[in-house]
Amino acid sequence: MRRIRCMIPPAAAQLGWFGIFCWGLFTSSLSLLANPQDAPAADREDQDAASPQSPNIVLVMADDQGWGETSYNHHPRLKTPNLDQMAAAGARFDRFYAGAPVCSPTRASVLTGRSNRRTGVESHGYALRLQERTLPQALQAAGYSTGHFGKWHLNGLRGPGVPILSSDSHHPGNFGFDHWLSVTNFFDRNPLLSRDGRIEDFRGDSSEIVVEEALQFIAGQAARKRPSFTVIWFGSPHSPFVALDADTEPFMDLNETSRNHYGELVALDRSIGRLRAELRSLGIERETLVWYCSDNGGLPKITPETVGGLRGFKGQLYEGGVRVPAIVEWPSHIEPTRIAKFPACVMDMVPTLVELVGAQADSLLGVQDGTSLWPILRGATERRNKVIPFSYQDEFAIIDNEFKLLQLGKASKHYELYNLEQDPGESEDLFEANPSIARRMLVDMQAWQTSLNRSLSGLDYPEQSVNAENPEPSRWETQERYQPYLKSWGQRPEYQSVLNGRD
Ligand SMILES: [Ca+2]
Repeated sequence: MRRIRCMIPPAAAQLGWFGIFCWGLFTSSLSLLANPQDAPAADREDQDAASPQSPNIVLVMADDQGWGETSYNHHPRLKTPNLDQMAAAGARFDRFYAGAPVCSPTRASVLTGRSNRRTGVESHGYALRLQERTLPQALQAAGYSTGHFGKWHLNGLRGPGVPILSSDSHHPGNFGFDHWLSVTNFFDRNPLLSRDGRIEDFRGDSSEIVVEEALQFIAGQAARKRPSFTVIWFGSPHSPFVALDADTEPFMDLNETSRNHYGELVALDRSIGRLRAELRSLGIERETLVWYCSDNGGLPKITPETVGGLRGFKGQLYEGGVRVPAIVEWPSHIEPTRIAKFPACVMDMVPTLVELVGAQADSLLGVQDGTSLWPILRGATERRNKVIPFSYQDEFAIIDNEFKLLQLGKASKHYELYNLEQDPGESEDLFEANPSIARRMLVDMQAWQTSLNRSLSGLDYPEQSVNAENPEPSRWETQERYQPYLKSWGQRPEYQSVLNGRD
């Protein structure tokens, strides 16, 4: 169903009052004209492309799936028929970047549109600042029901995933999710999850469990004619590697770790098939945008390798640590089998979706690092006009279309420059050989670091300071609020490495 809603100019702050007045005349004349059934088909299509809509939105993210771990990207052993079908039915990004080379930072970037260190999430296990404004909050204000399913990892707790308690100051409900079935960190077969703070015990593969629960949420909202925003963050193929026996059969000649890692990806792919099939049987696939990606690059010590020949792995700013699979499917609006070479990143999700639904332009913090991918999803081919910035553990990188500048090393920093189109494996450092590009990108790097320093001083927030109450990363088993659970959880396989030896 298509509807005309109040349109917000995408950059109201830059238009000035005269611009807003003109925009108002434009939108009111549009609404006077706007019976879409009266318009010729081509015009209707143009209106669909440009005007705010309320599709259901489903963001799906794997945990540690590397760039090379799909069969559409020619993995030598792994078959991902459902991701392949999704890619064939929608737009596939072949240069899509995580926010950082580890998990929590990318999650913060997905929800805020901001590079991770601006948000307080320096590395894994850091808490997202409550001062941040999030996409689910913006979508709530735009009339959406919002739900989170799976791994959270934005509440400052480290260690294997445990149910998030209702007393947690940083649970998903405090960042804009109406409903949540979530766990602090990675989770595996037969998990304990927390439904809005109440602990529930599940049986089965973790990916399939969260997809079934998410589908119930989506179907329930569809029955109420309410648009839904659903976040599904898998625990796979992150360690511990525990796959169903049947899913490991194609990999019996691999070592136990690799066999189970790839087995988890088989189940993850199957859950994508289940999600897509059920959206179709509910009859809502044309009104539902599904955006799939991974949270960081591939893991080392897995065979065959996980990064599709790129340099580096999870934890590094080289391509293997940050470039990830990404697919966007929306059958009524994105033509099939679109392959985008445009360099895109998780920070682009917020501006893309905010533009799409016409959410309030001021519903998010003003300092944003992404750009709307809506033109690219509609088939435009253009150069990116904004660098993709990274900051992780005292190291920095920026990507400007084909070029990437890295600032590596802690005590003695040094720079490396690569042309990613000619040299995707980052084998030939051009920093000395191409001084004019190097100089230009050093200016951009300086601008990125200056902007980041303003964020670190709290200047992005209305308070102009950082609230010091944000929790430092800690392990859940040391927290007072988790003590009542430790005895019974000690029997569970996923917690034995943490709780063994305790009373
Ligand atoms: Ca991860």
